[in-house]
Amino acid sequence: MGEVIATYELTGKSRSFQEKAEGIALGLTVGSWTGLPLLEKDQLRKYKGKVVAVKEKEAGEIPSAEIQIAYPSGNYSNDIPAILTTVFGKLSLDGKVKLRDIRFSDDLKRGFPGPRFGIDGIRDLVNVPERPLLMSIFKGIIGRDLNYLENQLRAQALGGVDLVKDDEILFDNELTPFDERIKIGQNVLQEVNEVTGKRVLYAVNLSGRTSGLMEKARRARDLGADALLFNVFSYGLDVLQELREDDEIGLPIMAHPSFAGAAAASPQYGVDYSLWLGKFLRMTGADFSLFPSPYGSVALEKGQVLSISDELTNSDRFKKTFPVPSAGIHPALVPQLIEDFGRDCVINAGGGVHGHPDGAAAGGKAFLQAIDAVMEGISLTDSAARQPELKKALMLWGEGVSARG
Ligand code: 1AE
Repeated sequence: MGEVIATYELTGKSRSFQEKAEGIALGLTVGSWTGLPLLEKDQLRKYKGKVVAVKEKEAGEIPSAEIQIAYPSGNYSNDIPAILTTVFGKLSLDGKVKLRDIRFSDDLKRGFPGPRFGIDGIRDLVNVPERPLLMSIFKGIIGRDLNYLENQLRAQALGGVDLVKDDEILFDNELTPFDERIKIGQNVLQEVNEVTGKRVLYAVNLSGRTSGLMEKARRARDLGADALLFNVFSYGLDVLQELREDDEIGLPIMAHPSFAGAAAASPQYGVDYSLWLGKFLRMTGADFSLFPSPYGSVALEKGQVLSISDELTNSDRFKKTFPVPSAGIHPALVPQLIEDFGRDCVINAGGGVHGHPDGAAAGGKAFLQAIDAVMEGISLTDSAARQPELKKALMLWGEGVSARG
């Protein structure tokens, strides 16, 4: 029989952790054990949770311990809601407990789809085999009409970005309705393709009530959408999995991290970012995972960010998910991004594209010039000497980088 092994970090009294771990293992499975008659023990043994390890930490003023508990697969159905409720349902409300990781046995992993396209499939779609991809974000669209959206999309696409995504706060509205955004996106990107030879992909924000999402996503596909942006943590991971598994939808899915911090930001409570924005998003089918980088306007600690990226790209049975370090990204950060995330990442910027002194098209070009410079082993300063877009971007944003953590 399969199992999941959950790793937790507990904060509490020194030498209390073994007992606490035993209490969790029983409380979240068969309930009680020592007082049971032998026959019942034999019947229930295969459902009983097991303490796999208890390691009290040596250092630090506040006692803490890493504990591992195995939960047999006969106790739950093989889906994220059941597994999360088993390993971190009531327990998430019970004091200082952080869920660091869940290890799935191979038979359980087989029940999850992973990304439909993955890094290689997305590279094929945008026809970019080697370098990091470049994505820009619509900004300031709320309160604006389709004409404004069309012009902003055209400028971004003319800058040579590979992908454009909706802002995650753009929902269905009268001024820029979902269907019209897709249709206009198709027209503009086709028109730009005829000029530049490059077909940019547009990820439209799939939003609205859960009951209407599948039908809406299929309609998006029929209207010619390239990809879906999805605020997965406002809906739930299982909804992402449903979208991924539907062959009639069949579109790349970009998972936005909005609301993820509500469950993951605390060092002592909630879920680890590497599980939340890394392992779970990959298992349930995101082709892209956006997360704050260590050095932009909304920053996470570098170690956390690298552990998210590792979960998205390590060797596993699933295709790889594109890491998308985001928030406050500008061209001067490109060398650091590529050093930390390698070439298999997406460089994603809203303000860093639109805020260029010569507009969004120049903003996209400055990013591409920075990416090309790094790929060719040239410093940004040397490259900027012959590329006015990059030069102006560096004058505005400088070249210094400081990371959190
Ligand atoms: C962590 C997600 C970042 C995001 O979605 C977004 O809109 C970033 O915008 P900028 O690049 O900070 O302007």
